[in-house]
Amino acid sequence: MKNILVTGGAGFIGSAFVRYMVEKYPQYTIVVLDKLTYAGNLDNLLPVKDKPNYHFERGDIADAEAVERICQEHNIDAIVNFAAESHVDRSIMNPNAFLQTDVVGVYVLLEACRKLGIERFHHISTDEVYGSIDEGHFKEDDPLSPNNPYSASKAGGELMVRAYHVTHGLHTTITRGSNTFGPYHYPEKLIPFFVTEAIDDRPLPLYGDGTQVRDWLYVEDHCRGVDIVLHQGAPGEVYNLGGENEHQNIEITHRILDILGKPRSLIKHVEDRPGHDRRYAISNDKLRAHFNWSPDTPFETALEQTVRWYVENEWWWRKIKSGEYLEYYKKQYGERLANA
Ligand code: NAD
Ligand code: TDX
Repeated sequence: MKNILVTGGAGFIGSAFVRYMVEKYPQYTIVVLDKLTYAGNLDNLLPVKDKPNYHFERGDIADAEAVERICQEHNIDAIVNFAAESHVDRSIMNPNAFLQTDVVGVYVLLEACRKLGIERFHHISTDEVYGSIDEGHFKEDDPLSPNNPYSASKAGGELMVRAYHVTHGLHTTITRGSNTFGPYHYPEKLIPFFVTEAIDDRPLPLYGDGTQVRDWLYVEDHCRGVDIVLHQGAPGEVYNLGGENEHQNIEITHRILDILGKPRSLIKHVEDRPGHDRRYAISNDKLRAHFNWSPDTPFETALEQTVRWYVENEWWWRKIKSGEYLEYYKKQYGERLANA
């Protein structure tokens, strides 16, 4: 591998992966392909913008002509696909873009690999494809049972990856990561949304009773797991990347408020998310056994560092919270908060 195309590299996890790879592998060229949707942000890539082994291309992964041209121009020999519509609540409001990017986009990238003979395709998936689990942990060969339009689209994309491996012999791998958090996380997702709202003493709309459980993985651990699988994963295999760090949403909210020294009265219990999965939990046994990967960032430290990052980087998130963001906020939370 020499020239790696990172799609969705201007988003939260994709940009963390690009910053990590550009530093760690100066011998590789990292080319980002990103559509710069509402979630894509070139500010996330400022730390690498002048590095000689980094290039940026704006484009849509569902645009076959653009994908093939960019792959040929940069002589791409591996694709790592982070590009996706990624927010469950938006998929409930309007699933169209989810099907377009998370299913059709994946197919277009796979076709480019097949046609151009690109050696490696690594696909970023999510623990949400398994659905909810009350007890125990999902393993890689458990059935997929997605419950919302986002996770159903992600499952569709994954199945296309599997089909291209089996049918066309592409060297594909998939990682299913659990809820990831850290700096540069778009402030619509639970942690960055609640941190930035709490800084401004605004209400925190907690869905339902707040006892749903998510398994939190620090973004640097997620990137390290992807790096290992990209380099050592076996063709056609799927690997979980779990955080081994389960917390109820209410507990996360309390921790954020405590770190910021804000009162619990900011919490507003609002109407639940339709189809809200109760608990996500995945087993890391496979990746630990094969490659000795496990998440190693202590949660308390990582959450504190993350909250501090938002406190110190208002320049990054204040400009996001305008325009389209405010329209989305009104649609998603206006009535919920009024009725709370
Ligand atoms: P994000 O929404 O922050 O970033 C997505 C990026 O993809 C943006 O830069 C956006 O501009 C780009 N993009 C969207 N549609 C595109 C298209 N058609 N063509 C090219 N670029 C496009 O998402 P994220 O949280 O960084 O998630 C990255 C990946 O990781 C996604 O595939 C997501 O499903 C997966 N994932 C996320 C989490 C999490 O907790 N955030 C957990 C597990 C897996
Ligand atoms: O305002 C909110 N109130 C609230 O109670 C928001 C935005 C969320 N929540 C709850 C819903 C979930 O139980 O917090 C939990 C986390 O919600 P999100 O941050 O929206 O994440 P989730 O739905 O769990 O999905 C995330 O993890 C898997 C990512 O957004 C996906 O991209 C990833 O695949």
